[in-house]
Amino acid sequence: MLLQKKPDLTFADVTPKAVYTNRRKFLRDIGIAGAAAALAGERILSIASPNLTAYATSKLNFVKGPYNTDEKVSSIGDVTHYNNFYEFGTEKGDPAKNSQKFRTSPWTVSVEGEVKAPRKFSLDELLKVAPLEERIYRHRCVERWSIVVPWIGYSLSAILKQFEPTPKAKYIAFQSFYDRDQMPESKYTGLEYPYVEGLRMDEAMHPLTLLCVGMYGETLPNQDGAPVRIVVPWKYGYKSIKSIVKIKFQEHEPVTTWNQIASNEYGFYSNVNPNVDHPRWSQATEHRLGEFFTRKTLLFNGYGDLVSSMYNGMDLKKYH
Ligand SMILES: Nc1nc2c(c(=O)[nH]1)N[C@H]1C(S)=C(S)[C@@H](COP(=O)(O)O)O[C@H]1N2
Ligand SMILES: [Mo]
Repeated sequence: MLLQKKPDLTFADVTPKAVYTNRRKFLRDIGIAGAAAALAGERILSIASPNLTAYATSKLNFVKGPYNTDEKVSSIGDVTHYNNFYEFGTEKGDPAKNSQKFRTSPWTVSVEGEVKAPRKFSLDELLKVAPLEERIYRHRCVERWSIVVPWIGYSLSAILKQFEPTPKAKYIAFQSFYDRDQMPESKYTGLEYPYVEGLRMDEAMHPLTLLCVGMYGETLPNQDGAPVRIVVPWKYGYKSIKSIVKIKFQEHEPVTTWNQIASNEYGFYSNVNPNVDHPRWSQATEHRLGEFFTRKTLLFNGYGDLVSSMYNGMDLKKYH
């Protein structure tokens, strides 16, 4: 079932002023008629129809993994038609529409930086690093919508452990694929590409952190980050970077796309926290796609038992 209810926030609400201003400037530059149409579009909630696109995925073999929630899994229609993937546009229905021709094969992920022997993995090699597991996780966007997804992948630690890091390696930086020609809508989004994210080493090594290659029993649809993404279930969705091509061990805290555009609004840690409001909206509640009533947001998205010790002694308001 698709959305039964309007999401609480629109593009204009959630977008940092810098992004919004850039985009308006861009729209001005492309001319009055185009701009009017595009700006009008910002006020229209895009509720995509599930048969807009047919996406090509294939079956995966996997075992049942640990940490699965028994909450109701979200419908695949919602999870594949209500997305954030700004490379393909800012509206929630844009990634489903605009990513269908995205070429995800051949694909290489480079693991580099502060390691003894950097190396590249083809997708086939990546799939064989560890047995694929189904991990049913809650996933919560900073914009207050949430979903429950049966992801498929393995703990990122399985691959990181294959490397001998130098003593300088304190963080892991991630980078998404970027190609303007395949992602023309990215020009209107105000973000800088390639999209980048990062984790502290203990977070990257945490068994919940997933190197994800599929969902709902199959390979990832393009709009959800094919062919390989990261999933960090106790953090806001923007940490879960899609379509990755680079994993880098490094000494310094990685630059992250949303932090770069609005550091007061999007921190490096980005742990789901109902007690720390976004400067422009409360984070106390969320809208689970497919549900009518609002839910209370849980500290660390409900994964506190597993992750809170990593933040002992840290002021979570300061390190938001
Ligand atoms: N490369 C890239 N990764 C990204 C994004 C993006 O715009 N580009 N958006 C992030 C945000 S804000 C969210 S909420 C999640 C959404 O994942 P989903 O569409 O699979 O639910 O992807 C994250 N990963
Ligand atoms: Mo998000």
